[in-house]
Amino acid sequence: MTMTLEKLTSEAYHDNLQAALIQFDPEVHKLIAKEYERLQDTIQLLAAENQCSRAALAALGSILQNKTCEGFPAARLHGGSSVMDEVEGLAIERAKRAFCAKYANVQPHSGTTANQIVITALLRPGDKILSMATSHGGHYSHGFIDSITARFFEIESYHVNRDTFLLDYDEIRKQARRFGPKLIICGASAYPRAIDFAKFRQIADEAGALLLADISHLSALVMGGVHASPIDYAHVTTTSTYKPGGPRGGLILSGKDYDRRIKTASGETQLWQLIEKTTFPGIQGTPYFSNIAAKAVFFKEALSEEYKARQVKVVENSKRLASILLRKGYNVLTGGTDNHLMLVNIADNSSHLTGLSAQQCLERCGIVVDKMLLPYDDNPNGPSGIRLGTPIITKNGMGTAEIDLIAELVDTVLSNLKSSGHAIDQSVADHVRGQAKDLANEFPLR
Ligand code: DSN
Repeated sequence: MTMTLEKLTSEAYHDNLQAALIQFDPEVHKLIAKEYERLQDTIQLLAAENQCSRAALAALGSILQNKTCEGFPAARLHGGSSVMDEVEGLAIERAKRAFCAKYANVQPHSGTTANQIVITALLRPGDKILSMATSHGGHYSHGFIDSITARFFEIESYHVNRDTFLLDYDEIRKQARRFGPKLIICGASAYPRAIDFAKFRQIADEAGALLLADISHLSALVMGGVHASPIDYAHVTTTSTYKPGGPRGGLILSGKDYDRRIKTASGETQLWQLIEKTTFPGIQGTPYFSNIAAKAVFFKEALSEEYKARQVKVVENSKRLASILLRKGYNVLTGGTDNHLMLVNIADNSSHLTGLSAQQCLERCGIVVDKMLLPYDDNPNGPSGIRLGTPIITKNGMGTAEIDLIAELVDTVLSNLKSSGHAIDQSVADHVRGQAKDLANEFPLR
């Protein structure tokens, strides 16, 4: 007896993913739907988030996630890896083009892991790192006291100037000469002004140090041409891939120094080779191939004119929001912004107000921001600031008119917070929440 089996195509298999989830686990499906509604009904003023495209989400939810395959293209430990080699090769080639880099490693599971790989590759335990203080905007993985970086390396922090809240390159230069770091890390999670990567490279060269630029917060702007690129200044550049609008994950890049010879315990090797060896088998096992495929999709998006134009708009929106808040009398640190984010001192001279109370009240009113410790923040009640960012609202199509309304709504909440301390009147909350929802609903998630 012969039986004809209908072959399930990849398209049919992947098309039914949501249906499979609804059928098997409605509980999880409902939570995903709930999160979608939360996002769609509120204004996301987050600087450290973005929105991955539906095309990249489709790659994330694909069978590529099943493949166990350690190593790098054409040098794998496992059988059946040829398609993964093509996926990873495509992501690498597009990442190099998007950043004008000579080397790209798309395997890191996150921005933090990318930093850990680079730091472990370049340094021996006990070596010195000079990096930006976490409390002044640096990232935890750059050497925060509880991070693995601080456990194995000697960290000294540089700071922003107490009066201007700007990086003081002369001070950093002096500090580098005195401290003698083997690695300097630049790049920040909460710094609203442009970073001068060329100056950092001069400082590193004078101190005999290597330079790592972590541009997680700036990589979208770098790809969009609205912030200077560190690729040929830093010896190595890292970024997370979700902040510029791709899938969760990390990326390591290098420009003209990619094949520089680096001394190791057993001789000398090229920089990129050292990074690959430290990625696998050093720190990670199998790369997440569904994420790598989604990174490839995202880099294709980032190479488009639409993406580049959007980054110009992200900065325009950010500058406009900052300038309206300044005009309304808010203490926007450094007097504005050059990038996608701004820092606002909520407590200012009244320490009963905190960034946390502002974050919570804004969220009750449908506006989502991050509380933020500010440089030299000594508010006994908690962080004094909030960080606002424009990548998500810009991605969803908001522009000048919407920024003006958002500034009004933020001001309504914060000025009521000022007069009433930690709470906000229910009537104000209901009014602002309704307006925020109407505005957000006009701009469906993209
Ligand atoms: N970089 C952190 C932030 O900016 O919130 C997230 O890792």
